[in-house]
Amino acid sequence: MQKTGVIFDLDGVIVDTAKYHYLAWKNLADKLGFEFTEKHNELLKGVSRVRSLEILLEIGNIKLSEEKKQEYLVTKNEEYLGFITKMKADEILPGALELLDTLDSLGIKYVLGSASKNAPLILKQVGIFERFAGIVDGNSVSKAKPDPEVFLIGAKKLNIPQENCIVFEDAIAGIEAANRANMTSIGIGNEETLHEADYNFENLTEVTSDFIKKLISEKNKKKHRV
Ligand code: B16
Ligand code: MG
Repeated sequence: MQKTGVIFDLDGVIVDTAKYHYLAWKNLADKLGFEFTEKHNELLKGVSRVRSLEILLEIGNIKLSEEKKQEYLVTKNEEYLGFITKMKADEILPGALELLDTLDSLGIKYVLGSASKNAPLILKQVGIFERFAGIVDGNSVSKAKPDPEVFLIGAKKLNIPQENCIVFEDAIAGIEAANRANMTSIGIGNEETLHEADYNFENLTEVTSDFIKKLISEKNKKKHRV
């Protein structure tokens, strides 16, 4: 039997850091004099920090020099760090710890595959950094999701063929990246939004150990995308 590995996205799957990104980006928009709503913030989910700033500036129809952009990227992140350095274990999303326990009990290794350059800090804050077999974050990749690079590096860290990897993701770009990597994609969140995923769940409490066991046995028989 071939081994299976799991790759987790961070924001929106393990923790909800989108709300902190929102507060920090909203402050910048306020400073620049335009409205940035929670709906706008949806566009930034799963997207890199630099791309997030570009999208924000497009919303505000604002052009900035490279120097100013760099300055705002730094101040936004400083403000964001102010929030995440206060995070504690109670901010782990429901069902996440139970799922990690299930994977541990089945001897299935897991790594992180996140766009965030702050991913290791966040995992340490909430006390689960040590549980991961490896971390792939925004510092390790040259191409952002939907490019599959982040997950392909994750499969290497797991030392498991990419088609035997299962990805948990909350963003459209992340599901596309997992599908392009020929991995099993599991969408966490709105099913309509994440309709490209192989499986959909509203949140991790719905992902039972029976589902995981069944998925693993099915994966061993499954035909792969071509
Ligand atoms: P940072 P994920 C992503 O995390 C967030 O969803 C996205 O909103 C953020 O811009 C990105 O990380 C970069 O974060 O500024 O901390 O490097 O969903 O890929 O875990
Ligand atoms: Mg995410």
